Amino acid sequence: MSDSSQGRRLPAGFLWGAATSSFQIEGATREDGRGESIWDRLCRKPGAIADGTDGAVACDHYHRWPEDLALMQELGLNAYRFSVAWPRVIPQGRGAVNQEGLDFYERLVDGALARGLRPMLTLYHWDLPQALQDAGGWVSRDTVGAFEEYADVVSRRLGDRVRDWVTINEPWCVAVLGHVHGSQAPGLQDWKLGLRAAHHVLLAHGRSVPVIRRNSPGGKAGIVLIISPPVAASGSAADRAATQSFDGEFNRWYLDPLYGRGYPADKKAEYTAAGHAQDFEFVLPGDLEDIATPTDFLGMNYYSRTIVRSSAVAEADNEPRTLPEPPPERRTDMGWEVYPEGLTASLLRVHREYGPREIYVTENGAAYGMEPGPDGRVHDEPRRAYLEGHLGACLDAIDAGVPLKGYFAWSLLDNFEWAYGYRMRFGLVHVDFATLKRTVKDSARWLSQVLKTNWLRRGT
Ligand code: IFM
Repeated sequence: MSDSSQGRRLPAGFLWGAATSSFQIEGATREDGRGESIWDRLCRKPGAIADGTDGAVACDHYHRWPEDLALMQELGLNAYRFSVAWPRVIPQGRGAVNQEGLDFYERLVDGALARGLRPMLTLYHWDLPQALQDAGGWVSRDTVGAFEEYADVVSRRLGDRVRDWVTINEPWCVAVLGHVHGSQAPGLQDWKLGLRAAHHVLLAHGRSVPVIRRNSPGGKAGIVLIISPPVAASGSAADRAATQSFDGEFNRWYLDPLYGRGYPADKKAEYTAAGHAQDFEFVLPGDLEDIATPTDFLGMNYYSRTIVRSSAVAEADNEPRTLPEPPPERRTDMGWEVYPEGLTASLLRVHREYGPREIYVTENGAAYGMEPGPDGRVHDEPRRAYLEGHLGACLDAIDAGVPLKGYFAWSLLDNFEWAYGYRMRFGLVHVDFATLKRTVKDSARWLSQVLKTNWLRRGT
């Protein structure tokens, strides 16, 4: 896989997939016995979703999944990462199981396997049953037990067919966006709640790993973290301290306990000083051992690096920036910088410092809003270039010894991008939300060529 002007050969035995999540694509939120989720509830709050939309129809994947699986097969993918909606399976969060919900995921898994797509199943991608939220949600320790029961129900039913199991998607988003910033469900704004939620989410992960292993012999279990490498905007002491602090909040708060180091001492001290936690009394004996239950793989979601500028000192008192803000042409519609080198750096760092047995890039992609042109095609060259850069970054990491075993593009379809509604288009496949028509974008055609020729060429 050495660099050459001709391009680079792809690794053998690699998983090449697209990723989605239940609430973002399924729709059918009131069909076949599905219960209410915290996202159904948040969408009804005025102003919570930028375009005032919700997930009621989304991409209608609940009904159109055969077409969507066929699209992936035609593109030459060999894996599909999707999530199960907890309220579809256990509408009240605990107790009665909705067989129709389980039947849907069984059809989806069987359909994927029949089309040569290896299913990677995520148990929790943010759509908590509202009934559990009413009882405290992730702030309550009881939700940990409810998650274990839910993991048991799903893995009993699908454990003979699904090999790759993800417990939780992006605990930072669940804890901090959902309980501190309030931009995501359940829309709370209190660090004290966020730290408890983070702990319970991690504990739910650790406790469910043995459940999955019991029900899915030979299956593999892991968690998915969003990772962003921080870099200081200048060499000033203030910027360096802010960078360390960001890394602690975003990356190490999850990586450290998952890999047996407990919560990072610097951040514990910082949270305590800020009054966000008192003694971390919600961490009970045995919890850290459970959280550190060895896993088979780590999923890493990578979108961009984070350039950190301290807010603790006035701009005039700080050193001049050595790293300017990235210009608009290097940003996606989300405002995120296109920085593939950060993916290689993150993979190397996690491999070196934490040593997961295997790593998957479980999400990577870019929001660009191109629509079909007069020729009926979606000419999304920036997304193609983004993919090319990031696939190259994966190959660089493999060459450097990282046990990277697969790559999942985010996302298969344009979909409901949470608080942004349908304004942000991440799909390899364009969705017309009025007609639900799917159009394969040029970037997906390019990816398909890469996979079918097994060769990453530069440019189109
Ligand atoms: O759409 C989200 C996804 O649900 C989780 N990871 C980041 C994506 C883009 O924001």
